[in-house]
Amino acid sequence: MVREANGLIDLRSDTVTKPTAAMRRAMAEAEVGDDVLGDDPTVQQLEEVAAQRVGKEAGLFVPSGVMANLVSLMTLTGRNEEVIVGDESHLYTAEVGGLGILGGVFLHVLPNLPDGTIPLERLRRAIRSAVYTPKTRVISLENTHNRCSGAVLPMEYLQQVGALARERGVFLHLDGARIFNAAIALGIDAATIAQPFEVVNFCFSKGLGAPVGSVVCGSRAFIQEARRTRRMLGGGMRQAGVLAAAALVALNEMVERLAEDHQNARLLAEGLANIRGIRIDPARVQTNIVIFEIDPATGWESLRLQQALQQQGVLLSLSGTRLRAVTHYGITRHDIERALSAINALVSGAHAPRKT
Ligand code: TLP
Repeated sequence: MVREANGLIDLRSDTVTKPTAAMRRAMAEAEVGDDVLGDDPTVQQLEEVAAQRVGKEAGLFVPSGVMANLVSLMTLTGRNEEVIVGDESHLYTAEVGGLGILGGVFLHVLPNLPDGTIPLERLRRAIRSAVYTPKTRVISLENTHNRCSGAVLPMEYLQQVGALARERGVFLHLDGARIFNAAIALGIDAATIAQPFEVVNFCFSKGLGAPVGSVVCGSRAFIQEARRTRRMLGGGMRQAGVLAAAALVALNEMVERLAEDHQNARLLAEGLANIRGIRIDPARVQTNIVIFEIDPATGWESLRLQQALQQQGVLLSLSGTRLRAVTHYGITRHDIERALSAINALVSGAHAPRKT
C-alpha cells in the first residue's frame, strides 16, 4: 500500500479507500459492452459471482449503496405499503428519505437497541394490514449496523426474524453494505447470513476497497423487476465493466483482510477506553467502526476535538455529539497508535481548551 502523500490518517470512513494496483490493472484490461443492452461480460460475471457469494440466484450491479437500498425496496413494495426499519438505520438516517419521497412507501420506524437489533416482539406487534393502515410489505435490517458501532446482528436473531416474516407473509431485506465484515467477525459465509433474507444488497466500495458500486441480490424473477427499477432511477450504466472489474478484485482479494481492520478497530477502542474523559464500551466494537463521546468535563466538545485532531492529521467523522473512526485498507496498527497518542495528548495533556 502506498502511503497517502499528505500523511493523513483518514478514519472518516471505509469509503475513502482508493483502488489497489490489482484493481487498477483489472479496470484497464476489462472487457466491456453496453450493460443496459445486456452486453457487458464483466458486469455479468460480477453479478453472478456476487449473487453466489450471498447464496442468491441473481445479482444487479448498481452505482451506490443508497441506490441499492432504493432498488431493493422499491422493487419489493408498492403504493399504500410500508417498510419497517430501525431508527438508527442508514436507510432512515442518511438517505434523504428517498424511499418515502421517490418510492411513495411509508417508513414505519421502530427503535433500534444499541446492538443494532429491533426486538422481535416489537416487530411482531408492528406488522399490520388493517384497512386504515399502510400494509406492511417488508422488514429491513442492517448488518453490520453502522450507527450501532458496526454491531454484528446475531445469527439466531436473523433466523427468528426470518421465521416471523415468513409466518406473517412479509419480505425480509438486508442492507448488507458491510455484510463481509459481519461474516468475518462471525467466521461464517456471507451466504449463511443472507439465508433468511429474500433480498440482500452489499457494497464493494467500503471495506472491500473498490472505487464504486454495490449489488442487489435475490431471485431471478426479482432481479428482472429490479432492473426496471434501476433504469427508472437512472442507474443503468453503459460500459460499467471497468467498475465491475475492480469490484471482482474486491470480492476475490479483499474479504479475508477485513480481519485486520477489526483488530485495528479493537486496538483503537481499547486505547480510547484508557483515556480519561472518553466514553466508549470497547466490548461493543466487533468490526471496523468505533464510536465514542467526549465528556464535556474535559473542556472539550466533539466538534472542537475533531477540528484539533484534523490539524494533527487525524480525520474522524462527527454525528451529533458522537465521534466515529472507521478502520480500513491502508490504515495500519502504527496509524492507530499514532491516532491514539494524538487523542491522548489533546484530551489528557496541557492542550485542553479553556472551558467557555
Ligand atoms: N455509509 C457512509 C455514510 O453515508 C454514512 C459511511 O461513511 O458509513 N448502507 C449503509 C449501512 C451505509 O453505511 C452506507 C454508507 C450506505 C448504505 C450507502 O452507501 P453509499 O454512500 O455508497 O451510497
